[in-house]
Amino acid sequence: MDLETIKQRVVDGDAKGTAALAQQALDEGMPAQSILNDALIHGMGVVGELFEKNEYFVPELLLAARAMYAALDLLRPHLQAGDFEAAGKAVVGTVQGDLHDIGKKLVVIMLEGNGFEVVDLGTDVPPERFVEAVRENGSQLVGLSALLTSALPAMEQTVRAIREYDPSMKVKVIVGGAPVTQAFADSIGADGFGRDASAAVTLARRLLGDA
Ligand code: B1M
Repeated sequence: MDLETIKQRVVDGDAKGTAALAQQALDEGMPAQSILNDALIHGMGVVGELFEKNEYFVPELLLAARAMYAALDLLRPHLQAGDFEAAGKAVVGTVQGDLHDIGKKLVVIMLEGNGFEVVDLGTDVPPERFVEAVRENGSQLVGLSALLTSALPAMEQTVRAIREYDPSMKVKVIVGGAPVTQAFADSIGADGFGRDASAAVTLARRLLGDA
């Protein structure tokens, strides 16, 4: 299976076609991680470029997201295969004002696949909801995602709210998403920045191991 063909199905917003080809690639023995990184994520990148050039609009973004989800559902068990020790309890969400779900969902899938118990709060999550979820679930880790530059202040407010709830900083906070940088993460007092979902997992394990 040619990964370019799968990528093009995502760009076309063809959910059925994307899922069918992803399944075919899995059946042919293609690693799920390659399908994810080299076809699906690349495809969303192309969609973003077309959107910037005003060749795609919000409906096309939504169709592409639907195609990505269709394939992710198939890949999920393969991305999570493995026998891991319980690693900790995490709360993950996209910060207030931001509706982007896919990158955050990938982080959830990868954390779960690495032994974390994850509460996924979804998108557009206010700071106080993160704090409430940490309290309710006794979580040691919070993962914050943002895709919009305009949502970065909400990320900062969320870190502040978590620190106010837990001044001893036992609850570790990791942040990520396209507009987030290591420098930004440092400036808002996050414990770490994950460039992608795998990096977020490595970081989470390290931070909780150190805790
Ligand atoms: Co929108 N959108 N969008 N969008 N969208 C972007 C983000 C944008 C870059 C497109 C562009 O202009 N090129 C741009 C943001 C510009 C900016 O602020 N810098 C943008 C815009 C402007 C908008 C709207 C304002 C458009 C409008 O309405 N005029 C609007 C905002 C709505 C809102 O949130 N309030 C909007 C809406 C949408 C849809 C809802 C239609 C849809 C999302 C559907 C969904 O999620 N269910 C959508 C989409 C699909 C995109 C693009 C095309 C794709 C995003 C995506 O899913 N990527 C995106 C362009 C792009 O990214 N190139 C774009 C694939 C995903 C796997 O990658 O989410 O980056 P990503 O996650 C990565 C890493 O970032 C990281 O790991 C993942 C990979 O492993 N990561 C973490 C993410 N979170 C992490 C957390 C971590 C660690 C790592 O630790 C906790």
